[in-house]
Amino acid sequence: MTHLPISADLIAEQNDKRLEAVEEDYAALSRKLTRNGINISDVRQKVSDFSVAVPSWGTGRGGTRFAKFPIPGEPTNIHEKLEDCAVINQLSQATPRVSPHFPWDKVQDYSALRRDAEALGLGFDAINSNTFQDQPGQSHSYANGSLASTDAATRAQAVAHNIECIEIGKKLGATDLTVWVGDGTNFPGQQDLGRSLDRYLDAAAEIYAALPDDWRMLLEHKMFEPAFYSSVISDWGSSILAAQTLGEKCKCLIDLGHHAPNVNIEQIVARLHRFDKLGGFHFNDSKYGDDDLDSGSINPHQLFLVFNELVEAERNPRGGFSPSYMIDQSHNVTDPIESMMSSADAIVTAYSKALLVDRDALHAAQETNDVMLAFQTLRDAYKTDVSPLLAAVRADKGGAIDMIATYRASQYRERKSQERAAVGLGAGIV
Ligand code: AOS
Ligand code: ZN
Ligand code: ZN
Repeated sequence: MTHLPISADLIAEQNDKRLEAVEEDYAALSRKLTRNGINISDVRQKVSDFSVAVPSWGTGRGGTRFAKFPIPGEPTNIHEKLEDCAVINQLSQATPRVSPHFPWDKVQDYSALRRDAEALGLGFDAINSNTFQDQPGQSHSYANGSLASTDAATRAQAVAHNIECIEIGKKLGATDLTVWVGDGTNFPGQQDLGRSLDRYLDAAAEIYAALPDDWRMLLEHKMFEPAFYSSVISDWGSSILAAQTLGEKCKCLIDLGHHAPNVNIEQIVARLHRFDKLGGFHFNDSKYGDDDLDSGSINPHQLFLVFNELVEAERNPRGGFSPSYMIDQSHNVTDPIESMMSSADAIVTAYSKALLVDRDALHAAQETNDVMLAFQTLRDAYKTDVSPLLAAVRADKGGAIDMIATYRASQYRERKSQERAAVGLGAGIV
């Protein structure tokens, strides 16, 4: 039986105050879409079916490598993290899965954890392994790399950890393993650029061999950090080559913050899809590098263009289309629950707008090289205010019309600050 953290009466009471305005705006949006030949109910169904996973580590204040400023009531263990994720899902109705990170998430009994999650209306998404830092008592250090380490015992340890993550994932009902490694170099000459990739591929093949038939291995590339001269899986080129080498069940995961400045990420999406290697996303936003800012806070138009490619890909699935969507952000100055609700809203907004693109008109303009008309077709969709549609979908499913106002009215964080132990200070890189 589900036991949700926010009172349904409070949500209903908050929604009552806003329902009339939403209905008025929804009716206007519906009329506008009808004029454009779009049936709002079709879009509504798709929006209602859409979801994005939240990261267990995103529920705490992330901090930078300089400092972390925890807030009272922050979660201190995986059970409390799940409870916070349940708040995000209850109010947004868009985030029913949690992506855990091991060994950060300390678990005694995985079956009990799965039951806990189910009682909170949650399931588990991709399992994230961690070979980018050392854990207390670990036999071999990752200081010089993990899967690409020059030391065979270190590589074996990193492989074993990833296989253990698959075993954990089976118990939690997950079917994806996301592998991001910090392996790389900080100095020219530090490692042989070819041989380090050989070592990575050999070690990754051992992990791949342990994947159950219905699992996928998602390779997350990142241009730099922690390695500042070269990263082993630095870009989508390295990622797709590795995924093609490893096999069918290996796909590429795009973290929006992991590219060189101004890279055309939507084109990468189209390329990966073209070769059936689009595995999933870590959504966030950035201004300078891997900033892990809230999704849609800097460049919502890019997010829309990414979703435009995704909607296009869904209509033209080629080898298949089932990318796993996840948020990966570091919340340094906000309440993480508020940030993730706002981010989920930005992501669903981008998706909804992409659904409104008149595809026939776009394709016709593309075929006839009517550049301005093609661009205006995207523009028209992007300019449409879909917020009444999203609010109606949320309210329909028991979520909040105004997520942040409702969350604040619930005083959830204040209550948790009484119940939960304070988390420690210090740097906390994520
Ligand atoms: C690191 O930059 C990546 O975004 C990874 O996804 C990482 O595992 C995650 O951010 C948690 O640290
Ligand atoms: Zn990421
Ligand atoms: Zn990152």
